[in-house]
Amino acid sequence: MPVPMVDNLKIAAIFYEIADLLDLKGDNPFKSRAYRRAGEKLEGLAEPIGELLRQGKLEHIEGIGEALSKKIEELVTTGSLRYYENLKAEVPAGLLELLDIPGVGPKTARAIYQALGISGVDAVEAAARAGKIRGIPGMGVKTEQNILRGIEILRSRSGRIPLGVIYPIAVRLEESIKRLPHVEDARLAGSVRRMKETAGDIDIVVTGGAPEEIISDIARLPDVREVISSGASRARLVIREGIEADIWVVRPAEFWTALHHATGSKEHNVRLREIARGLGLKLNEYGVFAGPDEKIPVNGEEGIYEILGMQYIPPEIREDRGEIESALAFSLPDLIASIDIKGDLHMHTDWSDGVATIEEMVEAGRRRGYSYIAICDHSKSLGIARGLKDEDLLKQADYIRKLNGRAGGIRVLAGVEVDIRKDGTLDYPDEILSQLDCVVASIHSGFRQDRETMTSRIISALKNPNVDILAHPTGRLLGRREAYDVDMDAVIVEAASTGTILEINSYPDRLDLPDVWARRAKEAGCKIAINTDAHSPDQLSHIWFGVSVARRGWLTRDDVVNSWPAEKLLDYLARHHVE
Ligand code: DGT
Ligand code: CA
Ligand code: CA
Ligand code: ZN
Repeated sequence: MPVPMVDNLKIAAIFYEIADLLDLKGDNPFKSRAYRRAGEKLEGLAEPIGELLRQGKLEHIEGIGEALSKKIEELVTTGSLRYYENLKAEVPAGLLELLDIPGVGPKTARAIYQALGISGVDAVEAAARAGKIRGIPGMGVKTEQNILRGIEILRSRSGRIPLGVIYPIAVRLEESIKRLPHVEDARLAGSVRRMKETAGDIDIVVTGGAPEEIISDIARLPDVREVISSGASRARLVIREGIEADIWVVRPAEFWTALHHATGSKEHNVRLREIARGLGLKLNEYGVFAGPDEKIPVNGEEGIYEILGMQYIPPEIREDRGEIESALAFSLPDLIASIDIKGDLHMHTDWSDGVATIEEMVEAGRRRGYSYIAICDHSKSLGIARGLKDEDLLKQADYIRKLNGRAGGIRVLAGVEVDIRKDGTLDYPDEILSQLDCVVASIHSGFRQDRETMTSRIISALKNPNVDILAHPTGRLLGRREAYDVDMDAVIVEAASTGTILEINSYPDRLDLPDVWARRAKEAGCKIAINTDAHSPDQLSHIWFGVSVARRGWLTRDDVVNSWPAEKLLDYLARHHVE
């Protein structure tokens, strides 16, 4: 199957590696920069490199030129590149590996190697733990700690894919399978259906006609890059983005139990099977059985839970974290759903770093059927995000209030996303904040403060009666940045006592609060706002990811302030404002 773009990306990846190798060697930085720039160029090309080569166009592309074009030609025609192989032989393999550690660049890696003669992640970790890094010229205890932290992040990454990335891809595959001629039904399963924040792979359960035919049709879909294995009823594929997918093809009579099995979690399944056994039944992917030949018909996944004498459990909470006990007692919470959301309390406009005008954001909110939205642009110390000066913020609030007179049907709250400075003070004085309808506070700098400093920094913001919402409370960026080192339990206790709302930020990279913390917060009595932090009108649709986190955190309408009617919400927001 022709997959033209892969070649471009592969060659770009080799160029990036060459640049790294040159830096590790301590070669002329201009050289590595040229390779990096060429790598970026190659990534962005719309046409296959082979094609451009044939037409003689490649060397005329800015940033590539004759020399690099020759190297590309060697790669394309022979499948390897001598220059690259020689470089790899010159640089110890363990050195290149060090660059995978977040925060470690070629300079640091080289300095460690020169000073201690070691390479490889394990050796560097051991050296850091033994306090040997801090003695290297130009490094200190801080560098040593950052390296250890980086290694921790590297180990926790383990190739899992953020929900925001994998979900649309999984749905696209599900839809294309559904369209196949012999397929009656196809549904997402696994961690993606449970809306877990990251997933290892895509699982899809399919039913219809002959399984062999269905599997061979699926293998020929344009999305499928490779078939790793395929049997009578299972296939494991690699799809275009390099993500793996498990396809479970079953008979129509087994569809619901197979879907339930493949949805998991494994822990949930194991517990349900025990419960079935306790009732003298057998539950597996093929059905529910009262005896060897006695299959009990099930209608929908609901039917399975019904046979087991329990309430239906939505996929998002099938984690064996108490849902089974609650379902047996018929006391599951009525989970919040997207249709319950009545507004969004954190979004940006072109007054700071958003791309749309206030009016455009209002219009987008109206189209979603919202009763209210809050405009919360960045505060002044956030220069890169064009944060608002005191007088501009007040001007904006004034503008919003005038707009409200003619907004019709939707309430626009004048708000701000105020930076919590490194010392715990806020980026605007109280007399300004107290004039706003909705103050969101958050951290955008000094992420690496120690636990005690970070915790008291956040707590001082919570204590300010003008602060309504703490935004993206842990600061983590999925797959890119760990949460701040902060005592979240202490933050939750303080938020519960001050009545400060904690945010579930729906931005796909954030999903912050994470589900487990959202549930802890609810149990401690905190209120939650599910916000998008949208920087453009279309990003308001991210709300859906935040709702999934909330569902995984067992939240109900009562817990989520932006599912409340406008009057109740405004009342709550006003209560802790200084008059
Ligand atoms: P992932 O892919 O790591 O994000 O997580 P899952 O939950 O999607 O796990 P995966 O893809 O390995 O398997 C899909 C489902 O298959 C899983 O949620 C439950 C079921 N399953 C897998 N292994 C077992 C098992 O050993 N016992 C039981 N009862 N179910 C299993
Ligand atoms: Ca999976
Ligand atoms: Ca799987
Ligand atoms: Zn924001």
